[in-house]
This record gives sequence, C-alpha cells and structure tokens, in this order.
Amino acid sequence: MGSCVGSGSRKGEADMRTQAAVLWELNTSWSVEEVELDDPVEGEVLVKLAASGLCHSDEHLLTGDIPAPLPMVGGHEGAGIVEAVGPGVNSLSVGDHVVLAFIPACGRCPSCSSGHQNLCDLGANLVTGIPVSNGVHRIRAKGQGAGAFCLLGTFSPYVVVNEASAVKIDNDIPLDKAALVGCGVTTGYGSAVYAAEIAPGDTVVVVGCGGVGMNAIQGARLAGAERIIAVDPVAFKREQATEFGATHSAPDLGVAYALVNQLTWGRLADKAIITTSVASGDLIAPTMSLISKGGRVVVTAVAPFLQNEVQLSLFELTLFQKDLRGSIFGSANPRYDMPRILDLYREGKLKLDELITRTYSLEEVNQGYQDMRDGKNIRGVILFE
Ligand code: CXF
Ligand code: ZN
Repeated sequence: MGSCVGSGSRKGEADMRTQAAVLWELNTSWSVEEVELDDPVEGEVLVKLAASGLCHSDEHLLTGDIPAPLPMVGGHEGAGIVEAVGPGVNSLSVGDHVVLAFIPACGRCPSCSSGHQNLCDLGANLVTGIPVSNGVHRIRAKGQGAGAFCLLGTFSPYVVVNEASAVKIDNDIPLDKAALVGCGVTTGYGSAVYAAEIAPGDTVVVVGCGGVGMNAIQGARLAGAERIIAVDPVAFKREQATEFGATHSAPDLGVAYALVNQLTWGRLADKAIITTSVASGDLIAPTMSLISKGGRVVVTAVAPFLQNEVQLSLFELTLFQKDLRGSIFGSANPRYDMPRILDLYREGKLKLDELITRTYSLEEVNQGYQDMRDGKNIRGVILFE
C-alpha cells in the first residue's frame, strides 16, 4: 500500500492524491480539483473506477433538494477494480471487479436480514457521506474533510468504500456499462419488478423517461407488461423509450390519460411509476387518476426535502382501493439483483449500452450535467482513463 497507484500518487505512507469533482456551495458547479484520499481502514477497499454515471440525484445535491453538508465529492454510480483491501475485509480481494451500490448492504441489520437490503441501516449516512467504518472523512479537499456522496463519491478515479458498498461481479462485464447498475438501472428495473409488482398483461405508465424511467420500462417489459406508456415532454426520450420496450408514448399526463383510457376501454392502467427528474406534489393526483381500481402508483423520483404538499383524493384512495407507494433503489436487494441484472444484459435481454448517450472526462462533468438539464442525455457517463 505504500507505493504509487495508477495515475494517483502517494504522499508519504498514508495518503494518495487524486482528482475529484467537489461541491463547495449550493447552486454553483462541480469543482474538479486535487484531493487527498486516505488508505482503506478496517472493512474498507480502495477501488480504481472505470466509469461513473451522471445521475440526477447529484444534481439534487447541487440544488439543495437533498440537503447535505459540504464540501462533498459527488457521484454514486460507479464500477471498477479493487486495488487494495483494508484489514478484516473478507468478501473482496485485490483484482475483483465490483459495482458500487448507492446504499450499502451490511447483511446483518433487520432490513438486510429480512430481504430489504435497499433499506440497510448503514444507509443512515448516505447523504452526509461520512464513512460508516469509523465516522472520519477519508477525503480532504483543500485540507478540509469532504463527504463522499452515498458513501461512494464516484466523481473521482479512486474511491475508498466500505465492503458493504461494493458488489463483486463477473470479469467479462464491461465496467462502463456495469456502473449504471449501481443506481439508475437497478432503481428503474426494481421499481417495475418489485415496487410496482408488474404482472403479465398489465398496462403500465412510466412518467419520466431518463436513466431511471428507461429501466422501469425495461423492467415492465421483462415482467410481462402488455402495454407500456412512456410519458415525457422530450421527443428524443419518447423515441428512445420505444427502443427500450414502450408500446406507446405521450408528452404529458393529460395526453397519457386520454390514451390509456382509449387503450383499456376505460379501465385505466394497472400500475404507474413516477421517474421524473424531480418529484413534486402536483404529479400525484394526475398520476393516481391514470390507474384503475386496485391499481398502484410508485414514486421513485426524489422530491426536494421541503416538498410536503400533495393533492390526493382520499375518497378514491379508499373506495377504489388505490395504492400509493414510495420506493428507494427500486426496492431491490443490490447483492442479489445487480449480478442478476448483469446476467440479463449478457443474455441480451436488458439493454445497457444504449442507455449511454454521451461520455465525458471528469473535467467535463459540468458539461455532462448541462446536457442532462437540456434533455439531451438518457445517461451521461464519465470515463476514467
Ligand atoms: C438517491 C436517493 C436519495 C439519496 C441519494 C441517492 N438515489 C439515487 O439516485
Ligand atoms: Zn442515482
């Protein structure tokens, strides 16, 4: 552990220097700068990343929708190769290929041990980015302790993470594609398969067709949905949605209602999944109106922290026995679902390559987010070296 590692360089025995995109102030931009990164401690690994996805949740950090202590290294969608292991690590070895999960899975807490790894108790520090191993920042930016978003901080070619955050995958899977499974793919797929519990023959509406919505569409197709209606104001995304399995599309919820009503002879949809870039209270009532008696709406999109007003017909909720459900990480179990999703990719049953619209260098991270805001990307991806 004392020698030079990749493009980073060691400062004495303990630290390495590397590049990272750091957020210092809300509503500014990512600052790509040199940071110090400590060696892994008990239970941690050093991972050399191949790629990091540009997910909308990092934008939530920048806008303050997700309130977090700054400075913070962004990024929570990465994959790479284990370069060093700390003491006591027993699930990973140097050279292992891993996908980083944006919520760790300790395997022991009540949630993990009851089959809900997406609710692992170690997720408590997701937003503060303070390492679960010992509560001490591993990263220093300008000499100041910096958090690692989602305990990962993948906007850097090197990360030190707890082994609970890293899932070993097969070596033949391209790491730039595997990175997307760390958040967007699993979140979307799981929202359809687990949270919405889509059944063969279902009519499903997916509201918002970015990096998560596109995978809700893929999950709905794999679960046997008969009709999948993709709703997005951006024509490019509606076109792409049909490539991922949507059978119909609509630019807004009003048009979607007329379409679903006509397609189902007035019965309406069985399930709807909200995967917009930002969730807001005013989406709930019109989405609930798209679903039939006994139907379900899943809210996967993240709302601003202070968003607490919702219009909802409580009368219909009860009398039509409608179901409104939140979901994080697609209600999936990362250790079970991420390798499984990658198997589907290998077998040609789930698309990953086509999700990547553009690639960027780390220095181009702000351009990547501008392209996302402009509706140009399904997923932008940072490639390291
Ligand atoms: C988010 C959910 C809220 C906390 C940060 C990560 N999910 C992924 O994009
Ligand atoms: Zn994400």
